Amino acid sequence: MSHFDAFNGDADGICSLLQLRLDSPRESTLVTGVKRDIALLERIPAARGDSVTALDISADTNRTALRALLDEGVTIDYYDHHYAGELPSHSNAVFHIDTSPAVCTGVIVDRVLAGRQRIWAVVAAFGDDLLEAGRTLAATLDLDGAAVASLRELGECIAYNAYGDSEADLLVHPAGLYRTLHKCADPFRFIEFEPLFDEIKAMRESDLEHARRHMPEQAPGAPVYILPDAPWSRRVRGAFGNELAAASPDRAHAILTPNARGGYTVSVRAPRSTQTGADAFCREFATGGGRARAAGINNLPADQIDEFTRRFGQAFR
Ligand SMILES: [Mn+2]
Repeated sequence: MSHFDAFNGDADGICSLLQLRLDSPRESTLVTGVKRDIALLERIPAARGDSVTALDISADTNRTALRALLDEGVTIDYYDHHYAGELPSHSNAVFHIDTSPAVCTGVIVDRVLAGRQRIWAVVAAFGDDLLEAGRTLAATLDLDGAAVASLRELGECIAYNAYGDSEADLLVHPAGLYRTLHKCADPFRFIEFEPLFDEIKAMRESDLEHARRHMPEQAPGAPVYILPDAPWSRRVRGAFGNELAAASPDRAHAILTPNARGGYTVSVRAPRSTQTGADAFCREFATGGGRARAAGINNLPADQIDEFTRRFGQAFR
């Protein structure tokens, strides 16, 4: 009987699994990818008697594969904070799902584990840009300000590493990063002794430097950045979006990068002051989706850029 751990390759997915596997170690096959690679359950070759833990991937997106695995006789434990739609009721499935905006998957796992691996929940929350949740959880641990700041930087670095349109854009595959973090077990050991941390940090800083040189298209009160076709621009979308949102909390931001389909991948941040509207706006486009404060469009056709910029300005002016 085999076990499969299917998790989002970002900080929330990785740190959620770290909590579970540090708390109850078990052999498993890792199934993960870049941040946007969320249709993970269809890749799992599980059979009757096998088990799956799914973390930080929308149950709505995975609905068909989820149903097929359950029908096959596979046991599933599901932890997530994305839109799930109607969940199948099945004796082999347990769902831990909470879609409230201040919660990420790492926080849900922390509740289930009664805080036993909380330090990784702190990293998860900071990685998902949930500063309040990160600080609140950190306050229950014996950490000084500098230690909390280090955990925040670690969360941001792990989150950054998952951005990119394909694994070729990334410095390290999320499964490899998970294994290195798991080997360290303590986040401060990873920060102090793993060269990989310094490599990710330096690459993130250099990508941000590139991005800061670009001026936005001016939709009224809602800047739209169109970055060039390069691995750095695909990697920096999330980190740059968070930086812009922190600098101008009353504005929404959009970042566009050319993709392999001849269109653009779009990342949208709602104004930090309201934290709403990003998902509703993105869903107006064919391949749009996401959450209220951070959403995206997988493929915006090139001839819709002007239309997108105009409507973005209208939606968020
Ligand atoms: Mn998440």
